Amino acid sequence: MLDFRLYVITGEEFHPNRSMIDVMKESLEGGADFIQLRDKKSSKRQILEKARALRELTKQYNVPFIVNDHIDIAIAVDADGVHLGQDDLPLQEARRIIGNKIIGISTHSIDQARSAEKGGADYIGVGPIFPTKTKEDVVDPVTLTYLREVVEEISIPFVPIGGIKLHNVDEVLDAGGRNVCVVSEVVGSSDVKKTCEAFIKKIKARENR
Ligand code: 3NM
Repeated sequence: MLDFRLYVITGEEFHPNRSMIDVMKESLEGGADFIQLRDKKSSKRQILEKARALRELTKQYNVPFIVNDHIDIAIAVDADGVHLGQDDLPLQEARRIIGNKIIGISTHSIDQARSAEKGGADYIGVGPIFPTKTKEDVVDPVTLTYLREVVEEISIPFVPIGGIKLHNVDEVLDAGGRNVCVVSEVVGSSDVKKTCEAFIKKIKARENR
C-alpha cells in the first residue's frame, strides 16, 4: 500500500521566476514524499523533458513520481505511475497499458470513489475540498462531507486536495485525512522548504495522538 504524507504537484504559474526543478527540489528537501508533474500548457515534448528531469530528481530522494494525464510519458521516463481524471482514459484501459505501475484517479463524489476502488485504482484524489483557482473547469468544492464519506467507506489510499493551506489543513486532518495534496500553498511559497516542513509537522502531530 502507498504510504505518504505530503503529495506536492507542480504548478509553474505560481513561481514565474524560478525553475520547476529548483522548486520541487526544495519541496523534497522539506519532506514532500510524493511528487506529480502536472502541466496543462506545454507541448508534449516539453512535458517529456520536464518529466525526465523530475524522474531523475525524485530518484535521488527515493520518492515516487507520478505524471498527470500522459500514460505514454509516464512509461517513457519510467515514472512510478500516472494520475488520471474522470474524463481521461478509463481505468481499465489505463491498467492494460501501464501494467503494475501506480494509477491515481481524481474523484469528486462517493460514487466515483467506489468505482475507482472497484476498478483497481492504487489511490484516489478527494477534492476539491475547498475552493481553488489552480485547476480550470474544476467542480464545486466537495467539502469535508465527501472526505468523511471516503474515510468511512473506502479502503484504498486517498488524498484530500484542493485549496488546502497551512491555515485550514487541520480541518482536513480532523475530518480523517491522513495526508494532503497541495499545489499553490507549497510551490507559490516564498520558502517552499519551510512550508513543506510546516505541513508535515501538522500531519505528524495528528499521527501521534
Ligand atoms: N485537482 P491547490 S483540485 C490539481 O479536486 C487539482 O481533483 C483537484 O491546487 C481535484 O492546492 C486541484 O493550489 C488543484 O488548490 C489543487
